[in-house]
Amino acid sequence: MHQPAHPSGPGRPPYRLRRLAGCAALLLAGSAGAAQAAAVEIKVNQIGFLPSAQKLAVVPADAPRFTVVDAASGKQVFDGKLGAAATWDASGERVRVADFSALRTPGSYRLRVAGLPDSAPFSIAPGVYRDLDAAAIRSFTLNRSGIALAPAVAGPYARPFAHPDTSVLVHPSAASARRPAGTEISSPKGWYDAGDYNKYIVNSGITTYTLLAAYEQFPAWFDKLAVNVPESGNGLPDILNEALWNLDWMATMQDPGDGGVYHKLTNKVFDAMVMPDKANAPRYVVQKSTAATLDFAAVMAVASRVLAPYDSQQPGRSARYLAAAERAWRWAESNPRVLYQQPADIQTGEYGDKRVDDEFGWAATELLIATGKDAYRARALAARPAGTEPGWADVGLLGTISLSRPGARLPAGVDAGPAKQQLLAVADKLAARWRASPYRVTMESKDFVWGSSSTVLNRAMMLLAAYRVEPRPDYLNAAQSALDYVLGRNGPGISLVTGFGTRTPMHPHHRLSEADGIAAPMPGMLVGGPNPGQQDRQHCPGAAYPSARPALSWLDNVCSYASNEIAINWTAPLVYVAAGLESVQRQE
Ligand SMILES: [Ca+2]
Ligand SMILES: [Ca+2]
Repeated sequence: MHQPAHPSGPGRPPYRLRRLAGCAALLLAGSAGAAQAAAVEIKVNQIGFLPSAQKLAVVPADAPRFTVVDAASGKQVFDGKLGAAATWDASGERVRVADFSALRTPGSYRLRVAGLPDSAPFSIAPGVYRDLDAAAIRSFTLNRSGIALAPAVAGPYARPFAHPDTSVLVHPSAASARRPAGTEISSPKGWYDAGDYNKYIVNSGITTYTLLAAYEQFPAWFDKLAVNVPESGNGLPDILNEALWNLDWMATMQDPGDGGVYHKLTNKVFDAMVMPDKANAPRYVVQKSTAATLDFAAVMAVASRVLAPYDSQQPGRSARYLAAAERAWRWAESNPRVLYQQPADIQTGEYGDKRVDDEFGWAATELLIATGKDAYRARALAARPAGTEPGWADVGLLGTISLSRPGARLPAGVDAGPAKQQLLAVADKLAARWRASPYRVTMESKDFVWGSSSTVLNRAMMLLAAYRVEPRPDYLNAAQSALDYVLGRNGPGISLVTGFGTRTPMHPHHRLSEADGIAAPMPGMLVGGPNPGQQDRQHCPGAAYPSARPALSWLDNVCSYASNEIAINWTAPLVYVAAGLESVQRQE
């Protein structure tokens, strides 16, 4: 969500400036910027590993050896030599790597090093990411807008109907001849975007794509993964049912008059920290934009091909989506540079993007794959996009993933070779960084931007997509390390996924979790993670960040929207990566 777009990099102001209701005091956060050392502890993936996976931990010690012990009995089951010590610039820690990949016997274990507390427990087991992946998908269900969630589906997180969005107002910025300002339209369903209750097409774009791509690439895994969504049992895999909840909403955001797509559906200002049924401010659709319209076109084209085999359960849906995608494309061709401009009376997330060449490339790619029409060929196959991972404002690599997919049915004359070469080049670059890192992660100091957790996982998505094209072990191992990172092998030594791990965020910036009266946050959501920008510091009086170092600048406090918010586009690659690691290793 907030992830700054490459290649703009540092110095770019945050895209979404948030205001916390009831937080009037703008006190300076004192000495929050002081650099401090990380806790001296063993950092390890707190969920665990598949038996065949590479298994690494990082140890802040000069001890020569480590052991792995059975978590229950304390009995030693493995003994190994620690790697050479090196300092990770991003955290300032001097660490050694423990490699216990050779331990493949299923069980529950801890790492032990003389002079340190034992590590958090972790499992080695087949299907070790099953519950994690199901919970990550279910977090989308729990974040649905326009639904009453029953206890049978939502357990303790059941809640009444809220945000029908059946009478949304056309904002003056979105007015057209047939839909003047103030026109009421119906635009129900979709997911709450992040900590707030608004709905944004741009961020929905990469999110929905990531879920559809996960299914498209790992269908056998998802066909067997029972998630328990309200539609379970209707003949569609649950992950597709979940994606449909948002696709249904996206479809309503297209102006039937001209095919353009509204940028967002939102309040004028962010709601207070209340449950959704207590948040009743008027909602608006705001300005059509080229970026939103092209993201819509791309996602609808992908949805059309992914849902085509399910036409008997969902009659006509695939064809409707493709027609909507082509109409959106035509609007964008006629309106190639309508950039989102936040109206003066709207203060919610912007998702502004000044470069839309990547959106044109991605939409053209998905439309070319879907239709084979020459009209899309030039823009789809022009220059390959730059960067090492996609983000909400940098979507070009999503087209690269689609073109490179083994088994993709591409139109005659479409050569996937250049896209595959580019994918492998990205993976080589990431694998080299991973190998050189004292922490065995692809993350360097400059990568710790707003939403750094999703940077890690979007890179893992690239690595896994590349591994399916060319199964080089470093790609798989670097992807594994990315999941290890978000599950505990990171600077704060915390699992950045709510509800999963021994130490995990308890106070995410998330209205549903803050206002529900339940101590534990809703499970399965990825928080943004360390971000030395600390753009929320003035909203966190008395709750200083523990460190200014890039990899340690994280605060488990609801005030911290810059390091501890959740967002749909951050959790989506978690769904993909957990499924991918299970799927590619299962086939070995
Ligand atoms: Ca862009
Ligand atoms: Ca709660």
